[in-house]
Amino acid sequence: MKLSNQALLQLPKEVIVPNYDRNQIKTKIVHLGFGAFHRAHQAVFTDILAAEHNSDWGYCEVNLMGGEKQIADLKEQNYLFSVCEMSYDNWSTRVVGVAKEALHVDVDGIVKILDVMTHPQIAIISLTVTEKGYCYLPATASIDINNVLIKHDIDNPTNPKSAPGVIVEALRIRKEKGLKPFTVMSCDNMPENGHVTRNVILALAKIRDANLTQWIEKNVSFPSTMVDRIVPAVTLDTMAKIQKQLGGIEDLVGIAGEPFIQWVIEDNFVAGRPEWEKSGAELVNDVFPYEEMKLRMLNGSHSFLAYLGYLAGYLHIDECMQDPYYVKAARHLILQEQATTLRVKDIDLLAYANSLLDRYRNTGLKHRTWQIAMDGTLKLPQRMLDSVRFHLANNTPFHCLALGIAAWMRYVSGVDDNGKVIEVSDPAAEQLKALVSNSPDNQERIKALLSLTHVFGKDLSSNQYFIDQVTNAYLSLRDKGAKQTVEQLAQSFQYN
Ligand code: NAI
Ligand code: CS2
Repeated sequence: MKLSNQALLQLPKEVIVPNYDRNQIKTKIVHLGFGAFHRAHQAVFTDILAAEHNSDWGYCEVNLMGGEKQIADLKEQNYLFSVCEMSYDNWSTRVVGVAKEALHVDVDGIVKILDVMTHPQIAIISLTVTEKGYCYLPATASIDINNVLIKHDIDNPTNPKSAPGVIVEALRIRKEKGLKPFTVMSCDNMPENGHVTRNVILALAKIRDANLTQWIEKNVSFPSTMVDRIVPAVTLDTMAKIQKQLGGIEDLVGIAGEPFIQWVIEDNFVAGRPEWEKSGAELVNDVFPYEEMKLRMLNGSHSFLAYLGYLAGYLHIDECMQDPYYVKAARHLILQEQATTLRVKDIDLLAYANSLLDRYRNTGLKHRTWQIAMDGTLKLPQRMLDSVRFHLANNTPFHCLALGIAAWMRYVSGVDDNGKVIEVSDPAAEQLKALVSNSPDNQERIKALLSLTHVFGKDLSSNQYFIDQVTNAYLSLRDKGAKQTVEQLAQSFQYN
């Protein structure tokens, strides 16, 4: 039997179920990107509000690219899905009831999606569409005018395909109908994600209509958010465990994440918002210091472990954490090369670092290094390169960052330390492949990859000291492999 309104009655009593009147919930948020993360993060915060604080805020869940099955399954399950917390020895489960509708562009059509987005009661459009979904250039945080989706949307503005294009068209219709605007809230891992979203949307609107651009500038808000919870892609094993939690009821949209959860939100909403602070979110004036801390300390070390781990044959993050040299190097990176670059105040960064390493040790998670390694061209800038700039300006060492960047270069070169071919997943995969195959496997490879100035910026691409540091690390990875290189670096740090 599949999860449904009826199946709720048969769930084990430990499972938290929607104990509120779901008919009272209204679609006030359209969420773009019904993937793993949204379900285990924002949807849970909103569900707690409905369950414990009488909130009527609910979602229309939308996928614009991929994920047809998730939307179809959600519809079939009366818009119910379960979220499990997985620690290494304990699982707990909550069935979320705040989704009211679900749409997929290829099934329901863009007209239907725009119709919902332009309903008067919609107050927020939120997004978890991955870094790729913003169609932007990370080095400048500006729109990528050569992106195929953006090119399409410039030529077909009323039939858009990109997330920014869909939002611009929805705003145009709202303006024309004399409706109030909505807030656009990015929940993706980018620095100043609200700022990036605003830049891209305004740039696209500007190509179309100056009045619309002014209206958006004046009326729409783009709060930044810092989002955190490790939610690995679902595997067959996770599905089986979720089914066990549900006493044998099958949930095709179920998801499992770590127990830790954090959400820091810039309190800047033009059309109202749920009282997410009542379910544990932090509403602040300035998210930037939190974002910077999380992106550099957590995501930076995640990518470091992912590239070096994958090359060495560690398939999951918890396996990297069994290697004492990987742990020592990651800790050094987090505390000496990332924490030292931050502007955040009043946070115990040592305690934060230790908590991150503990979270990575969670053997229940099985977070694939390959998953974290994907889309490196859109992740490296905020996770590693901005910190490198800090160290160059301050004349401070950055051996771990140089090694992490070199490990990405080795990874996109396409073969691991056991000679196995790597399936590189990145929006720039074709370009990477061409750069790799046209350069010999020596310092020329570094020069070739650094020519990606939309990733490295012109400054780093031409900084000889930076080039030398990355080249040394790369040659060591090539000649000795990842495990030995990490061991040597970790041993060079004169402490335990
Ligand atoms: P996922 O692969 O499960 O879902 C990705 C979602 O993005 C899907 O709904 C898909 O339809 C949409 N999407 C992908 N490319 C798109 C495009 N070009 N245009 C429009 N929509 C597009 O991934 P997951 O785990 O949900 O992560 C999504 C994002 O959430 C991450 O990239 C990250 O920025 C953020 N995040 C994820 C965390 C995690 O641990 N999974 C934790 C913190 C943030
Ligand atoms: C990870 C993140 O996939 C990745 O790139 O580094 O999704 C990470 O799990 C989250 O940011 C944790 O909040």
